[in-house]
Amino acid sequence: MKHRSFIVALSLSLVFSACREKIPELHPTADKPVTISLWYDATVTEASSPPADWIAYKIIREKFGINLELTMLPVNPTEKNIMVNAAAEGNNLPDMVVVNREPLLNLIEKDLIMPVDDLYPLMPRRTEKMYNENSRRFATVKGKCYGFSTPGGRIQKNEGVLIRKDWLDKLGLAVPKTMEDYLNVMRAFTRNDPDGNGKNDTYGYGAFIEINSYEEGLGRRLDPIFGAYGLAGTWNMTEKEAGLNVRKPAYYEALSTVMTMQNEGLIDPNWLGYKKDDFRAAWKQGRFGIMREQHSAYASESNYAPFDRKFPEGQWIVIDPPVGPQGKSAVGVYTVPYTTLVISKQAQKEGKAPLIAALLEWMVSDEGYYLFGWGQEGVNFVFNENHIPVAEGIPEPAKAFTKAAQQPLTQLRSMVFWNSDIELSSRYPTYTTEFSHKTMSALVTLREMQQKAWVSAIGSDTLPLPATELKLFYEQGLLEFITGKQKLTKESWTQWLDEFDRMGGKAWEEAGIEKARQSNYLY
Ligand SMILES: [Ca+2]
Repeated sequence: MKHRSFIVALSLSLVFSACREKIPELHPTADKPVTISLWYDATVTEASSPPADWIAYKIIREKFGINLELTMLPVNPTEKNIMVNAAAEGNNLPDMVVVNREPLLNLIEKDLIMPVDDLYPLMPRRTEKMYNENSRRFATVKGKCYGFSTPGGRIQKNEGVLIRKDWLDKLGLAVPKTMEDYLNVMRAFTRNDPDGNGKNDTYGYGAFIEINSYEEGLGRRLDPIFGAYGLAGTWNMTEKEAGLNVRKPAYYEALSTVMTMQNEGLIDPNWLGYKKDDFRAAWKQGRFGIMREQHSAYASESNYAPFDRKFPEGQWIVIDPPVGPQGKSAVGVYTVPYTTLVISKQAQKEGKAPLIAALLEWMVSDEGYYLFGWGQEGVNFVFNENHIPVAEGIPEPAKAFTKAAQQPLTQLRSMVFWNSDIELSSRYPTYTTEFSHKTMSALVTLREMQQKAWVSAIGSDTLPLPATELKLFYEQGLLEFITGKQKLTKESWTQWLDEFDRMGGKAWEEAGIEKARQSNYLY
């Protein structure tokens, strides 16, 4: 009997250790706390970490029995990566650390951080506010998600297609939907004196060449046109069609549409010479009626004021980008500069994972959110009538969260911020325009723009760049077609693409796809 139970116990323990090491269940208290270490991205690296008497330390200890130990990460990404990779090498990672892409992949490969899929459901409020499919995909390798990714302070999808509503009304036109509708409205805006001044001085579309590595060719201001053909941005980042958009068959069609705009004089001809400021001055002078513009450059008080003065009856509205022949449509592409909060395997083994999840969830509760974002209510901030934290009206003005001396108190803001209306409304306040007395807000405009169709190109800004000569050939080649130096026909386009490939275009595409695949960016 004794013998038998020994065998059972032995085989059970074998099964157990084969499956997993036993993870202890922790029940720490304020008197017997567990230390949890966090290397974090500071809000202001010139300021110090929170002081030893920071109220959040006390709350966290009393509520969770956690002794939170903070270390500020360097602001320089290279230094930061070195610090994290060195800790990985020496096997002394903190319990939690915020990492960039490269160390993230390194830590996953070395099996030093835990998959966190099971932790998301433990933090429902945080998950709903701060994470989405993109962010989870960013940290997912071979079906497992290894961290909590957030875009920091950067705002995505912050541009949109705007149209002069007063011009549409004047000419009795509906809001355009298809690419054909758009071209017809552009024709009317160019030819039918939409501003009613009796002069032939307006154009349908306004733009300038604004290029970067992930918005090559004619750049982002023309992307609503290319988006109608499924070709916004430099790269297609889908698993199925990964590659350079310029090498896709539909590119010829998209470019032909731009040629129509150019040849019929529907686009402000100065677009090829405009810089950003010229473009912005031009829409404020009423030169064109459709454009892609950034929410704040359009709608913030000081940016809108010159237009308001000149055209008190004028009105722009945000509309859907044109829908192309295959039903495609996009304002453009967006990337997200994610950083990822990861939890070490060691912390998991010590049983800290559920505690960490509870702590992270608390951080976005009303108590944690305002404390991390603005400090203590009634000390560092008060709520205004819209429940927005403000500094005006606190008892001791020197303690305002806006003062440099108080910056250590909000160093962990990035642990809780998610570009909510509360965070952005002080940056983009609602105001009344001086001349037309319209109520405007760059935040309302932003939210409208974010609702429109966009294409994810996350990671495309990290892909290999074309060689200088190839880049020049690419950009100038398109301009030669646009300006009529080279006539755009099926034949001339095919020839140009052949030359593009011969100069390294195809090799560039292959290198890009390879890198995107290795980095797990394709979707
Ligand atoms: Ca006119």
